[in-house]
Amino acid sequence: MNLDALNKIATAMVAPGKGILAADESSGTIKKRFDQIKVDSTADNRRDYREMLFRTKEAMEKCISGVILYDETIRQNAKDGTPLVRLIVEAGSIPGIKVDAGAKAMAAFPGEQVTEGLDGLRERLAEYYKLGARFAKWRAVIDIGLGGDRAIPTYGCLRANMHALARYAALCQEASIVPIVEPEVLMDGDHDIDRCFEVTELTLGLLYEELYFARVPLEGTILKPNMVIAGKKSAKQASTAEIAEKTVKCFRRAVPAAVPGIVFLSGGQSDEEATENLNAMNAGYRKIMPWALSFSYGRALQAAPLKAWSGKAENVAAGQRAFLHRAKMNGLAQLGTWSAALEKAA
Ligand code: 5MM
Repeated sequence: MNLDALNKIATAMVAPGKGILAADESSGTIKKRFDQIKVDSTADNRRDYREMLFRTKEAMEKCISGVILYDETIRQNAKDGTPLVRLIVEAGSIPGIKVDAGAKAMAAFPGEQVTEGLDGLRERLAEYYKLGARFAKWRAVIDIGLGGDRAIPTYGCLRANMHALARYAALCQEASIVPIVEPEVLMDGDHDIDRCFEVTELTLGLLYEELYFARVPLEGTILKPNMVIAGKKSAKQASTAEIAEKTVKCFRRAVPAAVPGIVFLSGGQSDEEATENLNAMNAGYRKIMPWALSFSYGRALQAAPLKAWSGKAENVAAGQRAFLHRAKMNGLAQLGTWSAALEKAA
């Protein structure tokens, strides 16, 4: 393993004013997204949609440091035969790949899930490297609530998921691929922000313990977490200022300074909320954060362009305008210079 090379890629993934486009929706998830705009989820439609995003030159060159792809997409060509991976590289962005096989019901742990995909991963990573991937992503899903009559998450579920993330990360580094480790504490429940803080801190504590014992040098990794935020169904929603303060506090406690960058998932926040919260952290706390803080949004970058496109070739320019706007707003949030006025000015 060449740690300097891994660190160089990880640092480029969190370059100032840039962040990651999560376009790694699995077949089931992209179908749900297409259903919302009444478009059939065919291989050609999925290609056309993603090609539209990757050909948004200004967004890709100025604001998107890397793109997380799905297995189908990393092998796909644009309509004119150019590999989609080449479009990303030519824009100066880095191709990445989702390598987990999804979160599955965990035996003996009602209501909890464990992410699978370690079998054959060494071989798959070698192939993905040849196809151009320079970073990878594995997502663990942690739910807050009740599993049967027990409070979840349980220690057993957290331990199993963090162990799998560490095993995945070690295999990535062996293959010269930077692992994005994504332990997502879901915001689906009715819990308040303090419960999210508690679960996120515990999750990250166990994650970094597992990474240590798996001999994963953190300089060659990126963390993709949730923000510390109240559950969507909570009656007690937190303000942007409280989300920023508690997220930074939690991460300062739990994430070692050797990690080059933290890229948030949006997790169901609205586009603007995800931008505003990231901006508040970078504007208010830059000086006390040892790592770069950026975005790796799926829904919060794609909801607007997906709707503007709606599967019609004549809407490609509108889709690209919508994508450019969100990419720019999040690029500004990475710098801590976003404002509501700039948001509306578009
Ligand atoms: C883009 O969605 C990703 C893939 O999800 P599935 O495997 O369920 O299709 C997802 O992992 C994503 O990368 C992260 O959750 C961040 O996306 P959001 O929409 O939360 O920003």
